[in-house]
Amino acid sequence: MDYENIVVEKDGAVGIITLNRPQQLNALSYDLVKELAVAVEALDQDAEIRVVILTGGEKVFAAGADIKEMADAGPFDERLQGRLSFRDRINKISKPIIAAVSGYALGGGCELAMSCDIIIASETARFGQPEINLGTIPGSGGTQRLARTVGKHRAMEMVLTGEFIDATEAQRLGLVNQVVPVELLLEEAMEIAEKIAAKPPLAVELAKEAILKAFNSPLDEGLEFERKCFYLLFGSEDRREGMKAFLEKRKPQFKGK
Ligand code: DAK
Repeated sequence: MDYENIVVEKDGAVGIITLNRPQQLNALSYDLVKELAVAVEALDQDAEIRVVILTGGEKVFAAGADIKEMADAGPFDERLQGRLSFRDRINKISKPIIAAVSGYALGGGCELAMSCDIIIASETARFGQPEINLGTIPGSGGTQRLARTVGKHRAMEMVLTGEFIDATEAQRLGLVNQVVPVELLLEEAMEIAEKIAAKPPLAVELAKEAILKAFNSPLDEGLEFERKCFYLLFGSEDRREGMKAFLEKRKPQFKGK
């Protein structure tokens, strides 16, 4: 597929997707979200790729869903409804996905960042759920993921006032992993991506799945799932290799098997 609204690159085992509608502050149009779903799935299935980075570049991550496009939509508008299935596809990626956020991450943009597994922010990053100013509310997980991450009271404040928080505040609230100068954003995201890419892929995949399970299930169920994943990994060659290499005091050679 030729992409018009995003740029997809590969750097070793890392796939990098850059949102590319700068004139509209990377507003998430239907076409952009569709391309994103296709690109994320393609990288997820690409055997060379171990980790994905999602960024909007240095100026802006994404100023939300495209308001022009939504302005006249009815509740059953196909393009409005269709967005949800694309978003679900993005959320289902089995490889780790790192958001590298600079500038505005608002509305659907903030939700997109929150649906990633790790968020690295530049000092210029601004997060917000301003949908209330448009007479609506977050619709792609903003009320749920934000509340689970920053707690009820701060989520209420952000969603009900629509005000933005800066990168420092986002880090203080646990919304982002790290804050770095703009010029180091991609470098830092790459560094983390490469660290993860060097780990045994099956363990990475199951670790991600197990952590996500913590948000979707009671503790007992999550613990049981974790235990099953743990046992399952004892069937992998990489688990044998990891332990053998430790005992032989050498670097493990992981094969993803
Ligand atoms: N959509 C479309 N165009 C946008 C946009 C957006 N979200 N944000 C900015 N732009 C466009 C502006 O219209 C302007 O275009 P021109 O006038 O030059 O043609 C250009 O980008 C530059 O924007 P500004 O001139 O406004 O730039 P400023 O630096 O003055 O202000 C700003 C930057 C980010 C503070 C401001 O642009 C702004 O407030 N933007 C809107 C932010 C916002 O309200 N975001 C939330 C959108 S609603 C769904 C689930 C979820 C969603 C949708 C569906 N389903 C379940 C189906 C999500 C909804 C949302 O995200």
